Parts: sequence; C-alpha cells; structure tokens
Amino acid sequence: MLKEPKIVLVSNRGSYTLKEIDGKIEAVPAISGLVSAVEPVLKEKGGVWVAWGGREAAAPETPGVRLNVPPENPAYLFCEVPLTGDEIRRYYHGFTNGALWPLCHYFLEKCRYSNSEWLAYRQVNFKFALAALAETGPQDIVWVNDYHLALVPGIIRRHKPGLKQAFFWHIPFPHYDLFATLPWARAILRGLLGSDVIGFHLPDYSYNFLHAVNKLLEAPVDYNTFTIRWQGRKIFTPAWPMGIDYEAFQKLACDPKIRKQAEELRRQIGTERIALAVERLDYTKGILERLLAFERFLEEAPEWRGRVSLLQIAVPSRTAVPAYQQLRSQVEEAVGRINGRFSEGNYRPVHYFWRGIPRQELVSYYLAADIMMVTPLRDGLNLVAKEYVASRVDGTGVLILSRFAGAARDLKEAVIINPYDIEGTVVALKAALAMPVSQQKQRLRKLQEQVRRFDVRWWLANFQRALQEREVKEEDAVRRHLRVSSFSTLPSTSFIDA
Ligand code: GDG
Repeated sequence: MLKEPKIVLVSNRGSYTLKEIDGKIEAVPAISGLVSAVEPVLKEKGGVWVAWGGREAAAPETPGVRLNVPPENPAYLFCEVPLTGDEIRRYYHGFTNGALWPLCHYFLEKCRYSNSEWLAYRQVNFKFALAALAETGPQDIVWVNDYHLALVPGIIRRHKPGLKQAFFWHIPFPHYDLFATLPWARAILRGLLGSDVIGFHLPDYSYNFLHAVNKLLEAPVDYNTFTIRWQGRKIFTPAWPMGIDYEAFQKLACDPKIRKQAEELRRQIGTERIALAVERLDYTKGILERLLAFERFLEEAPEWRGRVSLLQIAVPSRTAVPAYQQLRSQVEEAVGRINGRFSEGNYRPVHYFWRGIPRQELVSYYLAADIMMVTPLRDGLNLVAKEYVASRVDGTGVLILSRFAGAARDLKEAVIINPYDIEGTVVALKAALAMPVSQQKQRLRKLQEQVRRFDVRWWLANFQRALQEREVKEEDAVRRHLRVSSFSTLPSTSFIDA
C-alpha cells in the first residue's frame, strides 16, 4: 500500500523560535498568522516544517537541528535551516526586507538594490531548497510560503522535476512597471514558476504577476483562467485570500476569563470609547498617518477630548533595519506630542505599547475596542481586521479599514478610508463614533458572514483541491501511458480535511 503524501512546508520563520540555553536547544512557540493557519494541519496529518529558527549560526555549514514538535505531544518534524549573522544581515534584513518588502508595498524610495544582498538571497534560497529536498519523497508535496523564498520552487523543480509544489505569496504583487525596477525581476519570476500553483490574496496581485511574467519572460498567460504556460507545464495562479480560524476567535471571545480581562482593560483606560490599532511597527501599516489623523480629530472635535482614547499596540519588528528604527522614533515622537497636547487629569489620549501581547490577551483588546482602526498604506490582506470581526460576539463595533488593505476587497461593510487623506480619516472616525448600534450590528453581521464563510479551512482546502485536480489529470496521463486499469495503486494527495 502506498503512503499518503507528506507535506513539506517551507517558510522563512516557522512555528518555533530556537534558543540555546546552557548548551540545550529550547523551542519556543512563535506567533504569526501563518502558524495559526497551517500548524493545525501539520499537527493533524504530520509532515515537516523547514524554517529558520531565528538564531544565528556560527558558520555557514552548521547543521540545523531537527526536532519532533510540539515537544509535549510530537506530531511533525521541525527542521531548522541555520543562518549565519552575515546571511541574516544580507538575505533577511537586506534583500527581503530592504528590497522586496518595500518594492511590493509600493515604497520604491525605500528600496535598496544591492548585488551582494541578492547573492545572499540566492545562497539562502539554495539552503532552504536543499533542506526541503532532503525531507521530500517522490510523492510528497512541497508548500513554500512567501517572498523570502521565491527561488526555492525553481531549484526544487530542477532537482526533482516531478514533485508537486504549491506557493503562497502573502504580500501584494506590484504592478509590472514597479516590479521591473528590480534588477533580478526575471530570476524571481523564473524561481516562482517552479511551482504548480502560485496563490495570491487578490485577483489584482495575480493579474500583476501574469502581466510581469508575460512582459519579462514572454510566456503565454491567460487572464481569464489565471494560468501560465511555462516549459511544458501549465501553472495556476489563483486569488485565494487567507482566512482565519473564525470559530477559535469566537470561542476565545466567549471565554469568561477573557471577557473579564476586557472589562478590566476598559476600566484601566477609563474613557467612554476606545479605538484600537494592532500591528507590527512597520511603515506600510500607516501608524504615523493614523496618529496624525487622531491628533487632528482631537483638534477639531474638542467635545471628544477626555472621552475617547486610541490604544496603539506596535509589535517590534525588523528592528535592525534603519527604516524601522526611524519609524519608531517618529511614532514615539508623535505619541509624546499628542499626549503632551491633550492629556488632562487622568486622561491620556494615546496608550502606546511597543511590545507583542499573547493571543488570548489580544482577543480581550478586540473585545474592549468600540472601533478598530486598520489603516495601512498598503497591506497584502490584513488578518487583524478579520480577527476583530470574528471576536465581536455581541455584534457591535466598527471596523475602519484602509482601501489599500487587501482585506477591503471583501470586507465591504467596513468604514473604508484612504489613509493618505488625514481629513477623510477624521470624518470616518467621527462617523464611527456616531454610528447607531443598530447600524453597527447590521454591518458586522455581514462582515462576520464573510469572515466565517471564507475562513482558514476554505483557504487550505483550495490548495488541496488544486493539487488534487492536477494529480487527477496526471493520473489519466499515466494510465494512458502504462495502460493500467486501476487508480488504486496511485497515491492520493489529501493533506487537509475540507
Ligand atoms: C503578512 C502580510 C497578510 C499581531 N500582533 C500581535 C499578534 N499579531 C498577529 C495578528 C495576526 C498576525 O499577527 C498579523 O497578520 P497581518 O495580516 O495583520 O499582518 P502581517 O504580519 O504584515 O502579515 C499581510 C499576512 O501576511 C497573511 O498572509 O495578511 O498583508 O503583510 O494574526 O493576530 N499576535 C499576538 N500578539 C500580538 O501582539 N499574539
């Protein structure tokens, strides 16, 4: 009997951060949208997660650790790709966060194109691909995630041409004009085309990708079926916005302990209304623009002074990259200025935290917030917006959402704003504060329906189906070729229950 194919998940960071304490490796669970989305699948089905553990290796040839995780109840293998300090600097802080990230978010002026960083990106992609290949049997499925590892599918395809591969690009894919500024744009595209399925959050990102492939590689593309013909293969580039575990957020939001925490938080803040913002401290997230809008709002609406606070959680991120250090100073200066101008007695207009908080606590923040401000200048999707919607079990609350967040395409009942338009954001904030409960409930019902329907299971099932369909076609071809009469000896590709 043939075994069920194993999933080999490949991503820059994985489900664990590794720490060496007194010569012993300790695996600390990592927090990210990707972990919450895909770890349950690996826990259920087993498999391998190939990722950098977040620590610095002494030498390029340092072997990575292989750990059965979760430690208390092992279900899958965590396979570390060790990176040296120099690789971290040039591949991670350099090419991925100093070139690809700003480019894909339309911050061309922040892009630094360096040949040495590109070479490190290539070298590290090789490392990941080789680590994945070492774990992969001929029937297994490789699933690569995100822009850090765009070259991995191409490398794997060269070594094992028959392997089934999926890729998901979590950030925007920019317009061709912008993407073409990258000196290595063609190599990135060729790398991605090693995959059979390349998923994006939005049709616009797929179109941009198809357009770039067509113009830069002169490959035939079909905008109607989201397909590319490349080296004798047909590649599918669908738009599947990532979902969240809706039920899990609802369950947490009903937990009496978390509800009590939310009440406590409201009591501590002490204002009649609370607006909340939660994100990594990143220049794409529009934190500074939001603070400017809040400041303008307090200037224009003195009747709200003392009655509404903004709770800003800024999770430290990419702290070694100068643009992030600069942003932190600007944000903290703005917070200081606003609080200096408008604090009175116990009233503090902005409560600012430069730290991450545990997930359960995060849900208590969602519960405490009358208004959620998700106002990025550009964002591939944005899971926080969906998490807020899912957590509002009493049906109230207002989501203010940037039109430049991918999530705005489906979350139409949110109050949609342009974060570059400070005055417009002030108007939206006033409207949110004045919105009757009946209208809040009406909007939230529709939002919740959307987030519930297109949840993380829907997202994962799409990949399963796409890879299965491809296999059915291949099975047909194999049958015709070998003239065998039964499918029973051919493997199935199920990797998650739909
Ligand atoms: C990239 C794309 C795309 C945040 N703060 C805390 C915390 N979080 C969790 C949230 C959410 C996740 O991190 C953040 O996801 P986002 O989607 O909001 O943003 P990015 O980190 O930029 O993610 C983005 C995403 O990939 C998925 O494809 O949507 O567009 O940029 O799940 O809950 N979690 C905890 N404490 C925090 O302080 N526990």
